[in-house]
Amino acid sequence: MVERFSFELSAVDGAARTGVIHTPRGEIRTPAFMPVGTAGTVKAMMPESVRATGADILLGNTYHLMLRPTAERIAALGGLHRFMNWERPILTDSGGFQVMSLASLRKLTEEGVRFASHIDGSKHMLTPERSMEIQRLLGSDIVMAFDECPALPAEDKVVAESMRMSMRWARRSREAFGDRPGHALFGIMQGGVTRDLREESAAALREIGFEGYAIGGLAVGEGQAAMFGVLDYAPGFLPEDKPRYLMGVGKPDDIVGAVERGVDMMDCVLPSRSGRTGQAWTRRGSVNLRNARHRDDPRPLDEACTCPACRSYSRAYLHHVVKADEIIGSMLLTWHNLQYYQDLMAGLRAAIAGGRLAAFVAEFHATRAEGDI
Ligand code: PRF
Ligand code: ZN
Repeated sequence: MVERFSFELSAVDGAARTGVIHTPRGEIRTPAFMPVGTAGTVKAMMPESVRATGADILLGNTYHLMLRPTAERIAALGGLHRFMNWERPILTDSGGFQVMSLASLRKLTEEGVRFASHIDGSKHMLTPERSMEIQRLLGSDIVMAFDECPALPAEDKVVAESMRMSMRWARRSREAFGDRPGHALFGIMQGGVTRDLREESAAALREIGFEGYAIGGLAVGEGQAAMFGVLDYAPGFLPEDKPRYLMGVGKPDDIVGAVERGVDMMDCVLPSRSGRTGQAWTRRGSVNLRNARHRDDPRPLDEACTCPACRSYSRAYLHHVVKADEIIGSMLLTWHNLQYYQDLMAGLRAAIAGGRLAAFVAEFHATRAEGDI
């Protein structure tokens, strides 16, 4: 078992890369998709089932866990891995992004952000130092720096000032994180869709020095073309020998486009959340199982998929349990969606390793239809 955190690149194809992140809790094959386990669970899934889909790492959230059941309680119970029965790597987001989207009565200052809990209205303060403390109490393997992410579109001046504060917070995060062998701290680039700001942010982060670098502030209202526009240059501003993580992305075609542009890690609630609303992602496109046209259909959801939903059930059955709001509907569709995402990542990794990413991407687009199939 390695005791240190390290990133080993094994092949590149154009801007795309494949490799392995070594951690004391196991290897993360990249490009990696991280299922979201916000509140200490990937909703509707047992941890061993998440692992069976091929996931090497989960994402957890500082914001949710600090409010309930609290980081101190999780620490007293042996840390987040033991608490949720997932012994492999966990990355935790730092909380600021979730405060801005979920909490009320937010007050942002240089010190940090004061807010009222979306659960019971109780008052809390998150700062870079407190976020580092919470992520240490959780036992997170990959800790995210504390940042602020402005919603887009926003004026350049607003984005610039926010980014510069995030860079000051990144330095405070680095200092508060301290020396923790086997654990990694990732900085987060901000700067909206402005090239100069992205370059300035990347330079500030490189100067501080991190074990990995995230690209934040995208998929926040700018649209796919603008996001890809930023991804055409932003990964190139970051060190080649460190993992690059695109936060909160995305749909399957966003993931493919990001990997083509040099992203190594991603997370998104989409496969798990949409699984609970009856939406499935398949090799041929997205499928809404609530639609009545599935009610007499004996075929599997996705012929090529090996998940339990596709191996043992018909579209008619999945339609029935989704319509009837049966819990197994959420379980089966979440499993399927996570399986599909992990199969996509495995396909991307193999294509990069084989120097045939362009053909893989062409095939990906050719087999998929736009909209619901
Ligand atoms: N910062 C943090 N978490 C995030 C984001 C960010 O910019 C995003 C943006 N897509 C998702 N999650 N800390
Ligand atoms: Zn399936």
